Amino acid sequence: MNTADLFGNVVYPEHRDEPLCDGAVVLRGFALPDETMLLQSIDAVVAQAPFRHLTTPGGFRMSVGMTNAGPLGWVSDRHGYRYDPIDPDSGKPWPSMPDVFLGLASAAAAHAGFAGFMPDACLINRYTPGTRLTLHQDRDEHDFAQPIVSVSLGIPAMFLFGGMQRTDRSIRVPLAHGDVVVWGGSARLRYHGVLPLKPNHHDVLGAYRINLTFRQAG
Ligand code: MD3
Ligand code: FE
Repeated sequence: MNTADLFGNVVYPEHRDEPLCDGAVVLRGFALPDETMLLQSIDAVVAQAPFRHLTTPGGFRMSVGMTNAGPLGWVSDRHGYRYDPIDPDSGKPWPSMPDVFLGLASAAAAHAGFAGFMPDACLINRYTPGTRLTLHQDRDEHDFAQPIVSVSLGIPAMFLFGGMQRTDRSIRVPLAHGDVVVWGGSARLRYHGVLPLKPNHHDVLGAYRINLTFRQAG
């Protein structure tokens, strides 16, 4: 039998949960029932706050295109990394968090044992073939007890999941359209990254991968 999440979305029973380690679990296909609404909402956000390539504090242009939805947005420039309520390109607040984003993120977190997750930031990352994200930790949030939820859409990526030090060995986790990962507990501060995307095509997103990363940042 199907059940419904907090927002009344149907949650299908055929998801396979793949624990990666203590605190991290891959929910294969968890976002598929929301696919159409997610893609519509991403288009609406991007119309207000287009993807842009941020500069790292060291002066490098990030190959991932980024934008944000919600009260806080993650930004990087020559001064450092931070969460900011204002989009520096428009001078206006980031687009509000679409209901389907909030519903999916809180349902996924609850499914993984983090009931009550209320993200105030959704970073939207856009990858094309060749785009990569080097190993890093997510440390710009205030409360590391809060999990992070990530949603993969479009062409597949090979995700790298390392340890507590950059030099610890990593495992490779393939992430495909509709997969959701919840990272909490002792997984929350582990190094992670994305290998350069291979040329590929997705029926709906063409040559793009889009990743939504939900955080309680403030
Ligand atoms: C593991 N994004 O935006 S999401 C990021 O696919 C980021 O765009 C990647 O890493 C992407 O910071 C990966 C998966 C993810 C996010 C946060 C984590 C994995 C994590 C925090 C701790 C451990
Ligand atoms: Fe990250």
